[in-house]
Amino acid sequence: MLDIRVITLFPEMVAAGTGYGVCGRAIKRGLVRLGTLDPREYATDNHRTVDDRPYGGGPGMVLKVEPFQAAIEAARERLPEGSPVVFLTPQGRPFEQSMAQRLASLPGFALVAGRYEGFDERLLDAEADEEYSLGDFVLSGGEIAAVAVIDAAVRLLPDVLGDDQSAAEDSFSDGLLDCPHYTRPETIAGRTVPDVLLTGNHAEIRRWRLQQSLGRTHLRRPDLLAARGMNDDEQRLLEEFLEALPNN
Ligand code: 9D3
Repeated sequence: MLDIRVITLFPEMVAAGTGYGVCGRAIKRGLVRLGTLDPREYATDNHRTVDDRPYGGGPGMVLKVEPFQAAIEAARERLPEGSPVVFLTPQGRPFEQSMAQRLASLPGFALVAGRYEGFDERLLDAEADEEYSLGDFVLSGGEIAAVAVIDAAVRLLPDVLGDDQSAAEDSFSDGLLDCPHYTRPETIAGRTVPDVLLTGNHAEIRRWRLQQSLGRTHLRRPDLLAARGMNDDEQRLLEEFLEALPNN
C-alpha cells in the first residue's frame, strides 16, 4: 500500500485528475491511499487567509507559511515513517522516470502544490525534503504537476498494470523513445502498414522496432541516446535507418 497526501488549495482538481484509468483503479482497489489536505482549513484567522502581498513589492500574492505548515504537519502525522515531503515548483529538479520509480518504492510521500507566485521561501526551508518541476513551461499551479507525479509513480506499483501492458517494457525504462504502432485497417488514405509487421517473423519485428526506436531517439532526443549509448549492433541499425531516410 502506497500512502500519498497532497497539500492543495484545490483538492477537487487532484481528486478529478487521479480518479480515472489505471490510477483511479489502483485507488479503488486499495493499492494506493490518496488523501488531500486544504491549507485553508488550517488557517486560523476569520477570513481563512492563505496568501498575502510580497515583501519588497511586485505583482501577485505569496502563499503564507502558517496554513501550509499546519497542513504539512498534519500530513506528516498520517504518513508512514520515511515519507518525504515533495514541493512542486518551477524551480525544482526536473521530474524524470527514475524519480517516479523511487517514489513508487517508498511507503508514502506528500506532495505540496502551490498557486499564485508561489511559497514563502521559509516554508521550503522548513518543510521541503525535495522539490520537483515538470519542466520548463508555466503552469497556473502545482496541482496538475502533482497529478502527473502520482500517475507516474502509481502505474509502477506491483499489480497495478495488467500483464499485457508491463511497465518494464516502457520507453524510458530502456532509455529510448517508443517505436511506431499500427492497427487495422492495413491501408488508410493510401498509407500502409510497414510490411515487416505483417510477416509474423517476430525476431525480425523486434529488430525493426529497436531500429525505429534508435532512429527516432537519434532524431528527436539525441540527449537521451548520448546518455544511454549504443552497442555495435545498435550502431549498425541506426546507420541503416539513416541511410533509408528520404533526403540523406
Ligand atoms: C514569473 C516567474 N514564474 C516562475 C517561473 C512565476 C510562477 C509561474 C508558475 C510561479 C508559480 C507558477 C505555478 N507553477 C507551478 O506551481 C509548478 C510548475 C510549473 O509552472 N511548471 C513546471 N512544473 C511545475 S511544478 C509546479
